[in-house]
Amino acid sequence: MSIVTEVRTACYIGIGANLGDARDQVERAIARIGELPSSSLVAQSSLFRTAPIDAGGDDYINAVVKLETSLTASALLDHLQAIEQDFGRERPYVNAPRTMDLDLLLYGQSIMKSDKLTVPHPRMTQRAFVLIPLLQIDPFIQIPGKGAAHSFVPAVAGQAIQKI
Ligand code: PH2
Ligand code: MG
Ligand code: MG
Repeated sequence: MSIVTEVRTACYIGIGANLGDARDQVERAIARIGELPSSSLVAQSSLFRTAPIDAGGDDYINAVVKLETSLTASALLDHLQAIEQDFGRERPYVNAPRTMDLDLLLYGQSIMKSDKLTVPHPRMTQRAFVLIPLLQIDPFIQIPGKGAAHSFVPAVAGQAIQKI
């Protein structure tokens, strides 16, 4: 008898949309993430309506999901960007309204910085639309190199976010 084991890394992905039918798009993106190879979707937050931060356009729909995956961070990012493309993502200017934004927030305990990918996501501690759904999934989560996610909540208390 042989036992095959596979190391899986717990990852958190931030999902956002504020162009088109944002709520439907976020729900369909979560379904697509659940179909990724060598991966299991193990938790998903509620959907939240949030005011744009450092951006214009309509309110966003945001959520966070937790994935356990044996994909590398780079391969996972490639899959997430392919899903963004399938939703018609365009990038006319920085923080333009978008049909789908999938951000790799955390990849296990990794701290990495390259031209392609920075993990933990550099602005995640400054954004209620990330912190609140993340803490709903995992109230005690630590952000590698930064500390407890909940410790950053008081600083974002002024950002409008509503569970839907
Ligand atoms: N994403 C941004 C910029 N601003 N604001 C909200 N409320 N939600 C987002 O997902 C968001 C944003 C850049 O990716
Ligand atoms: Mg983003
Ligand atoms: Mg992005």
